Formats: sequence, structure tokens, C-alpha cells
Amino acid sequence: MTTENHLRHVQSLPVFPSGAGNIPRLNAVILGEALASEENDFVFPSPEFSRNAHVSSPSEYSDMYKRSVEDPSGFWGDIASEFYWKQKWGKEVCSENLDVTKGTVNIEWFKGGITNICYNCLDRNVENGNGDKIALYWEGNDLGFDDSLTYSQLLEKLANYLKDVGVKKGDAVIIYLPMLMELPIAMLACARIGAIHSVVFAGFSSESLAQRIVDCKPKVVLTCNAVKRGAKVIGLKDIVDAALAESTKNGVSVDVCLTYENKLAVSRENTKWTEGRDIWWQDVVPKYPSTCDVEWVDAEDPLFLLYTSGSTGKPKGVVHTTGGYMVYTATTFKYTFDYKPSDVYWCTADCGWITGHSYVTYGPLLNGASCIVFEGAPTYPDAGRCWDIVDKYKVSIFYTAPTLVRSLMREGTEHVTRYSRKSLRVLGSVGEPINPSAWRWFFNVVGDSRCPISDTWWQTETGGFMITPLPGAWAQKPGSASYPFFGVQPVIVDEKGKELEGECSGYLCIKHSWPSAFRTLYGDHERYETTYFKPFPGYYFTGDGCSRDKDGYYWLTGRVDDVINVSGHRIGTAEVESALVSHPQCAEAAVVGVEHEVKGQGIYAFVTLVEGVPYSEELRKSLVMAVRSQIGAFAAPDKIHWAPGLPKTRSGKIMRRILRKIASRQLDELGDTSTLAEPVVVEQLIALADK
Ligand code: 6R9
Repeated sequence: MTTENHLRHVQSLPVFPSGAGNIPRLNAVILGEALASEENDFVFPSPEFSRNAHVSSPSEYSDMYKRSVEDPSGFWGDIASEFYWKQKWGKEVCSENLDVTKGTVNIEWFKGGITNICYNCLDRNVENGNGDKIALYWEGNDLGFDDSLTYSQLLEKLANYLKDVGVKKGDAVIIYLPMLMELPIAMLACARIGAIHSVVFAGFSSESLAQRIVDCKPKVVLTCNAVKRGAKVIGLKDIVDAALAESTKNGVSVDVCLTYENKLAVSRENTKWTEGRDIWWQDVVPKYPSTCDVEWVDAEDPLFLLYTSGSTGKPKGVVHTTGGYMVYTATTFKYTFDYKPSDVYWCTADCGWITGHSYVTYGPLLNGASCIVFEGAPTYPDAGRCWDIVDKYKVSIFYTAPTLVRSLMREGTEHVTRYSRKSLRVLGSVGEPINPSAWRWFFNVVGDSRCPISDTWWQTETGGFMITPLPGAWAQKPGSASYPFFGVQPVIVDEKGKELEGECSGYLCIKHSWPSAFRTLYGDHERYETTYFKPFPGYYFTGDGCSRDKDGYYWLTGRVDDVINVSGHRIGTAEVESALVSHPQCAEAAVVGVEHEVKGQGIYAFVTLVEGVPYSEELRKSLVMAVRSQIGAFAAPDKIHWAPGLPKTRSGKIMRRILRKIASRQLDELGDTSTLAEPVVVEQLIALADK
């Protein structure tokens, strides 16, 4: 949509109703999803909230938005000037080519600017007089275990150690840690010395970890011996040992495995050890001085790599650079959560995902915020844990995923209402579309109908929020991420790439780059162009479907590629299929996503066995185990559907459209099956549906 049209929508938004106490008190149970039209359902922030917000009205937003797209150098240049730059960037803030037909795709922001993001997160805040402010509160898995670090204390010693063992600017470091404070500490230490961190979510299996080690060849792996999650102890070091052995077999050996001793889980005496390679964090790191010179880097030097799932079996190493990412994550954090220095912020995401990078570590710390790092499971020891933490730390901004909202919803409101939650001011949601009934429960029950919800749509690739409410600026509609952030120009296109105007649905693309756009896929710029820029030349293609309503609000409708979103985790169907077919008794597998009450989507696998192998419960379990051990427990299929054959076209292509319908039991909507090579397989599949 043109900027002009977008702004016209914003300007014609309904004005906030006058008078006090005018937030409609919606009743989640009565209204539920049955509301006649979500599109007409405006939920307003209170006038008081708006008055005090960074952006208080649609017109204030539209002035800022207009400037952000018409004068990006002025808009982003002003914001960037609030950070420390050893040397200022060149004249234009951005140079870009998004059009594959005109040459290589290339995006640069603040090129020539010399800075350091760790310096801006820590030293700058200490120099601004916030050295004694708490940067991180740590809340352990078990009740009663906690800790905290101030901004001055975060300036610690790990960076010196890494330098000493030979990590230099541009070297990769893999971080495989649970949510201990050492995880953000490790990220910041890498950033300080110009090393490229690659955090691997500590729920990934040894094989997935090995795959990432082989791809990015890190100098050092940072981990811990074990972690407690709920009542379970997980031996992370054993997983790392297996991954390192596997990587060595593939020609990549790692010299140093720095291991944090997590005594609360397992003692060092009970940890397997490889002398020479393994080193206890606590034995070496404290010996170093607590100041470490900063390695100044170009705005376009890489900050981190983060692997994410795509539609092929091989994960993609998304590369983010320093300057634009810094400016954008800081700015989106400030405006989207209406952040004020008195806030206490808690994002429940793990640093192993992009949300934990941009909105546990960098965005909040760049703003000098006090943030919570929570090690445990949100329902341990019971379903009230989140609100216990909210009350304990007086959390004012709470950012989570719809899957958690839905799972807590099932446990009943009494787990919520027995806590005060008075400190809460703003709520946030990320990872998947939030269904209106979960939105209402979050709004009414958790937020006592007082706290606006920022439903933030964005991706690993985008680095920061793209379409999101600004909580005081306009009315929200439950389930819609609403409007684009400053500088973001979303367009909805049809299959031919034609831009659609007004009310429409289609594929969501972005015109022009934004500061924290990813710059490439590690070692594979061609795949970067093919996946994201070739489908609709001139645009970045998000992989998401989207519609826009008559008020210009955006409604994200989910992935349109072979990616499943399980509890907000992106999983490629091809990855799960390749794990299944690696099982010696599996001949072929096809995986589709199905609706799941709590997880958003569940994984549904059709499996054809090797000739003569009988179906059995034991085999079902061992197939699920194959996926758990090759990817991680979070990717375990919810359903294995025995399939004597798979529906294929005559050219041998699996018809997933049909499989999706069978998986969701929409058997009367199978559509045209006449192009199938063997139409009878469909009947066989239906017959075996509940076996
Ligand atoms: C940040 C993150 C990205 C995919 C994205 C989309 C889905 C994320 C959403 C949302 C609707 C939201 N998604 N936030 N869909 N509304 N507020 O989750 O990154 O793991 O890369 O996933 O998640 O489908 O394309 P990532």
C-alpha cells in the first residue's frame, strides 16, 4: 500500500472516546471467538495511558511515520546520534538493492560508522549514571533461587578470557547455554571483542548442534554442565560432547569448550570431562581483569548468526550486522512497549531464539532497562509461577507467546487472580498469530483490562518488530498486529507479485529495507536471494500470508511455505521428514502442520514403512524418538499416521494439500484427486486415520 493510503487510514481512525474509564470491559467467555466481526472491535488504551505514552495519537504516529519513510537519513540519523559512535557513518544512512533483476541484493545501513553494541549496552549506561541500576534479575528454576547484576557488574571478565584463548574479530563462537545470566553475558562478551556469536537453543539435540558447529566452525563453544527445567535435570554437557565428537568426524574440531558449572543442577564431580579441551568457566574467567578494551567495528560488521528453519532440510544461518540492528532494536523496544526508565521488563523467550537476542539482551539493555532472565518453566512449580515473578519483581512490561497464554488459560483464572499483578502496564505477544479469545483472556484476566497488548509481528530475518501496535497511539483490534513500525513499508501482493491496495489478502512483502534487516545467509548469498528476493522481485518476501482490513489494520494469517510454527518455534517440514526417513524402518515421510489448541500448530507426520515392517506402538515411539534426537524434543511429531502410500502427482510430487485436509479431518474438502498417480491411496489413508 502506498504511504499516502496508509496515512489516510491512520488519520481516519476513530478518535479515542472521551471521558474516563472507557476501555470496554470485554468478557472473554461471552464474546469469545463468536464476536460478529473482529474487524470492528476496537479496544482503546486509557486516555491516561495515551497521554503519558511516547506516541500518544494516530496523528503523532503519522507525522513520525511519514518522516521515517520520506527522510530516512534524518529520521534514523537523529535516533542513531543518541548512541556512541567512534566515527560517524557516511552521508546517507542506507544504501540498498532489493531487486534481483538489477543485480546482487545488497543492504547497508550506517556504513562507515564505527561503533560497538556492547559498549552502547553497558559502558554508555554506566557513563550516563546508571552503573548501579539492575541490568539483569535472574530467577532460577526452583523457588527461592535468584540473583542480579547491575550495569557496572555486567562489565565483566569473559571478554578478556575469550581474547586470551585467541578469539578475534570476525571469529564465530557457539553459545549453547540455558537461561542463566551467563547467556546474555556471553553474547555481550562476544560483541565486545567483535566476535560473531551463534546461540543455539539449548533444547536442540546433539545432531542439530553438530550441524551448526560444522557450518560456522567456531573457535570456542560456551556451555554449562547441566540445567534443571521443572523437575527434570538435563545434561547439556553430554549433548555438547556428542556434538563435538560428531563435528570432529566431519572435519571441524573445536579447541575450547568453556563450561559453566551449574551447581544447582549437577556438580562438577559428576560431569564427564575431556582434558585439554574442556575448561571450567569458574576456574578461569574470574582471574581476568573486569575491564576489557572494546573492539570497534564497522556498522556493517556481523554481530551474530542465528540458524532458523526454512523449507529445505538445512537450517539457514541468518546474519545480522551491528549498526542498523543496534539502532532498530533499541528504537522498537522503546516505542512498542512504551518503555520508561522506571519499568521492569520481562520477556519469557529464550535467548536461543531471535526474540531473546533482540528483546531479552540488546533492545532492553541499549535502553538501560532492568530485565528478568528466567531459567525455569512457566508452569513450575505451578501455573501461577509467571504472576509470582511479576509480583516479586514488580514487572511492568510482560512479553510472551500466545502458546503460553493458551496453556495458562486452560489452567483456570484462579492461578492468575491470586496474584496482584498491579505493576503490569503493557503486555506483549510474539511468535504466531494470537487468536482473539487468547487475546481477550490475556487482556481481561492477566492485564485486568488495563494494559494494552503489543502483538508484535516480526521474524528472525527482520531482526526487530515490523508490524506492531504502539500501545498509546491507536485502538487495538484483538488478533491484529495493526500497523507498521516507523520506516517499514509492508505491501500485500497477489501470486503475480502485483501490489494490492485497500482491503485485500495475499502474500506479505516489504518494500525497501529497514535498519535491522538481515544481510545474507551465512556462506550462501545465493540462497538468500532465491528464498527471499526472487519470489517477488523488488521486495523482501516474508513467507507469511496476510490480509488488510478496511481500517488498514494488518492481520497475519500464518506461513505460506513449508514451515510449521509450533509454540512459536519455526520448524521446517523437510527437517522433520529427513529425521523420520533416517529411521531404518521408515521408507518415506510427509509432514504437515495441523491446528493445535495450545501449540498453535502441531506436527502431523504421514509415514510409509519399509516393505514387510508391521505397524506397532513401539515403532511409533521410536519414530518420534528419531525426531527428538535429531532435532530436539520441541519438534517431536504429535501424530504419526501410518501410510501404505502417499498421494503423489504423476510426476512424483507429494500433494500436501490433500495431506493437510486428511490431517485436519476435512475429508469432504479433499478437492480434485484425479491428477493423483494412484487415487486409491487417499482411501487407504482415510481408513488408517485413527489407527
Ligand atoms: C519473532 C519470531 C517468524 C514467524 C513469522 C510468522 C510468525 C511471529 C507473529 C507471527 C502472527 C505475530 N509470527 N510473530 N505471526 N503474529 N505477532 O517469532 O521469529 O521464529 O523467525 O518466526 O513467526 O509466521 O514468519 P521467527
